[in-house]
Amino acid sequence: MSLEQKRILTTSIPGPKSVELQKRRTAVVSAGVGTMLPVFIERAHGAILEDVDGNQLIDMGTGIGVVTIGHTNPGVVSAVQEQVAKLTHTLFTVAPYEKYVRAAELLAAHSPGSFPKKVAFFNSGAEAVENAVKIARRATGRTEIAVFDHAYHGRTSLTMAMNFKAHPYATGFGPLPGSIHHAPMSYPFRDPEGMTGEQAAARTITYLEKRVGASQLAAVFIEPIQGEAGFIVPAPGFLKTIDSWCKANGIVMVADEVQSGMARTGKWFASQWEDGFDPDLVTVAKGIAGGMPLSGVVGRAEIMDSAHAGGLGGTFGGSPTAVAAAVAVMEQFEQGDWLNRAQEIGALIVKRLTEMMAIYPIIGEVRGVGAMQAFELVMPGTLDPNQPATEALLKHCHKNGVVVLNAGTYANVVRLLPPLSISDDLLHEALDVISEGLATL
Ligand code: PLZ
Repeated sequence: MSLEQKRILTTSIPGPKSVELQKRRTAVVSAGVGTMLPVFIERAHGAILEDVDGNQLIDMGTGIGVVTIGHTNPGVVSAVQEQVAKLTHTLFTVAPYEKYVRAAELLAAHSPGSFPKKVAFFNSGAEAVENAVKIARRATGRTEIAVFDHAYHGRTSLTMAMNFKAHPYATGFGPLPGSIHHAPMSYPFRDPEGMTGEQAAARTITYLEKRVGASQLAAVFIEPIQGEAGFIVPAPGFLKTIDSWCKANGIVMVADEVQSGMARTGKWFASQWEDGFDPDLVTVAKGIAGGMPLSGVVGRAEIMDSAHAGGLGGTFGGSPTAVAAAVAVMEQFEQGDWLNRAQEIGALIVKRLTEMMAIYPIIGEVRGVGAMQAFELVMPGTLDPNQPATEALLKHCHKNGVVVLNAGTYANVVRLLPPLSISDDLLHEALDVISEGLATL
């Protein structure tokens, strides 16, 4: 399929067909399932979404970092088409198939760490995180789990307790499971000025030692770049210092790379940007399968093997079409220029946003790595979050055919997760719309 890589607005946003669909949707879809965009999408290719009224929008969100190599990437489409006509389901734990093994080989080969690794596949990011909790508890014989302030790990009963924000993720959905401990994160923009990664790690470690006790902890879960939090990049040295402390105390270090992984930052995994950070387990999802639902846990063979036979599984985990798509995605990462492209995109975005920051003092910080960039909006000259301006800017972008996402504990961060197949021209156009939006604030 192809679609001209151009922003085209044929109606106002939302157009009449989207408005009609919105009525049908409200009548039958649970109010608990919110939506950001007021339009319904008919098809997509590359960096362009086409809605039911024929509007073409630039997608700077990729469904929260999922279609990393572009919508309807031809290699992924043909891999899925071929697979769907051949075999769609056996359940790997009933009767296995080769593509699951091939996807596991590719993931094990490119995930952080040079030690022997093993893999298990699931459906969603939250399910991968839950399984990593199970595996870490089984491997250590311990119960307690540490997570970080501002973190996001999912919407299931266990993972909603691992999120920092109670609202909207857990409001009224309790009781929440226990044995989850929230520890201070390194958040350079809001930490005391000049605080190093090592100092922030010392603060975290003291907190966990006093509050939980190192000997009680099965695992520490960290997003090496926090996603929903608004792309908080911890100060250099933070990850590695926490990791060394985990290693010295027999605690499993889990990197949740559901959002930051799979070539998004210009390396296969964001963890690989910090020397000396060697997570034992990594959770993946989103970008691994080009839009097909797939997640996984990959990591040290002896930890992954500590789960007894039959202890891990699920009907649809690693289904044939999903792993076929994952193989197509990962083979493209191996052969193509996607990692470099992620860095080029990052450099272009940073340059443009930094220019905007010089003009518009409501931009407090521009941050991120590779094609995972965000900016935080504040009341000029302060650290006070500027949530109304963020909302207004998002609305402006959506009305003008550019899909950007919000984020942040204080809902004051705009994040950009463009497909790596986007052209420089289209990227500039999207950034122009952001810049015009900032000018109207
Ligand atoms: N871990 C680091 O970013 C998903 C949530 C979208 P699932 N983030 C997007 C929403 O509002 O539901 C995420 C993540 C990190 C885990 C998850 C959970 O992944 O595939 O959504 O379950």
